Amino acid sequence: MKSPFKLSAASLATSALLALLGNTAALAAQPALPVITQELVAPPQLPPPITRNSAAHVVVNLTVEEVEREIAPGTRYTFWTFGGTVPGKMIRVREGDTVELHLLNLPDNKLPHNIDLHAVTGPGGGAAQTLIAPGNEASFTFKALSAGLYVYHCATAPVGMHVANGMYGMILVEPKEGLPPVDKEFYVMQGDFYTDGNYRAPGLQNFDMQKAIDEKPTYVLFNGADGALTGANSLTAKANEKVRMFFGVGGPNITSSFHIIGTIFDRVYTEGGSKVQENVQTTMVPAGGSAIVEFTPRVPGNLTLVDHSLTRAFNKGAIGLISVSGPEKPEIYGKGIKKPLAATSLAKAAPAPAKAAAKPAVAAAPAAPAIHARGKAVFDSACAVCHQADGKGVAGVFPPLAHSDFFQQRPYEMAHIVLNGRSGTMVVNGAKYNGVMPAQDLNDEDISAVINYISVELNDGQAVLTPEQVRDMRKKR
Ligand code: HEC
Ligand SMILES: [Cu+2]
Repeated sequence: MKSPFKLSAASLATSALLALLGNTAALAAQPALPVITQELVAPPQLPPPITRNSAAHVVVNLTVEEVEREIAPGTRYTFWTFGGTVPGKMIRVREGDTVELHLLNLPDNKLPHNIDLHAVTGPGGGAAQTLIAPGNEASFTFKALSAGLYVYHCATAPVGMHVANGMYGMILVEPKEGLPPVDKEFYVMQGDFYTDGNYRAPGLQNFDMQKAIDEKPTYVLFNGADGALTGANSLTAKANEKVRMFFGVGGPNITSSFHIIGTIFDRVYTEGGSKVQENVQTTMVPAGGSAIVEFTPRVPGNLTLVDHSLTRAFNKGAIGLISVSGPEKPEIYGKGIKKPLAATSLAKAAPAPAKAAAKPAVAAAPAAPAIHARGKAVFDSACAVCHQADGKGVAGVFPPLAHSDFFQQRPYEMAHIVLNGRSGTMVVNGAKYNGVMPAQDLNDEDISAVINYISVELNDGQAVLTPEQVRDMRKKR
């Protein structure tokens, strides 16, 4: 009597044989495709556009690497990665290509991993074929049937944890005719991270499963680190360059209201598909989904990438910069004029200066409170949103301007920060900050007034700066 086990084993063997025969027949019928090995590069870079106009057999070698590195300055985390980076290195093929994907799980890794590519047509997207323990290599092939921008990710249990540790990336399947040419391409992915310590708590942090289940991320990040796209890592572009960004959300949980402050997307391939929407401000990108956005910066300055669910941007790290160079274009973006209301009403309500006008020495006196009022008005309207109305800042996020040792060391030079903005690390009163202060669009009088106000009122100092000095600093920029 045959046991059910033997029966199923026999049928398995038969189907395997049939599959093998089928494969061989299919291979024999097709002319051999040219074999190309994909060159992988670290994000925010990606492989160049495809120039060939026929199908190829593309070999992709992805290595799973478990690496400990900074998630924020001074904060470390053990990431699980495809190719050593978060997001994993981007794969770029052409519609109709056959992809031969090799996954290598390094012997030093601690866990089994695999890959599920959303570009695959077939159950599991490659997960079963590629599930391997450390010290093994797996491979499988699939045909890229549909053009689009697709997420890939690890699908090993607990899947949410593998993805939360950084195991996602994207594969672009270019349409047969290619994408229209642009001047610059970038690759950015958002992901949510769950650490047992608070945002920017120092030292090595552990993964917190309960926070992940509750969907309460400690960090929401672009390209896997707080500051991956700010300071020295900011992206760059020139005015009038056409920029295309391949944007995806690895998740595991949080969707993105993806927005770039200071530009409008000319075109968005919504959800990474084939249809284009035009003139979009913010595009919704689901977890495990993508969008291709195209825009053309027109004026110099910083564009700011955010998840427009804004506390994620300003309190959890989902912020990046594109520094745009080029000539000012006031007809497109004017400098603007700001006048403190307080000073105007002060002038109206004060008949005294008019009477005293004959005596210049006395006439000069009311100027001081007017300038003081102007400095306060600028502070309240331009600085208080971040540095707070009392100037005490927000711990770990916005440094204090009141009683700031950083300010007091060189109050005069603070005008540079206001003029040009600042990002990267700084230490204020012994506490570390690593934020992005956008350049402030203020005129010379306002900058001198606000710096003097901060110096006198918030730091027990003196007036340090005239509008003329600000003008000279602006020229030296
Ligand atoms: C959008 C938020 C934001 C606004 C608005 C803003 N700042 Fe800042 N500012 C920051 C951040 C963040 C830093 C820290 C930057 C870093 O880490 O490199 C900073 C740093 C500074 C510093 C140096 C550190 C210190 O505490 O002494 C000065 C001075 C400063 N800002 C002045 C100003 C003034 C003056 C204004 C208003 C005209 C202003 N900022 C508006 C966010 C902001
Ligand atoms: Cu994994």
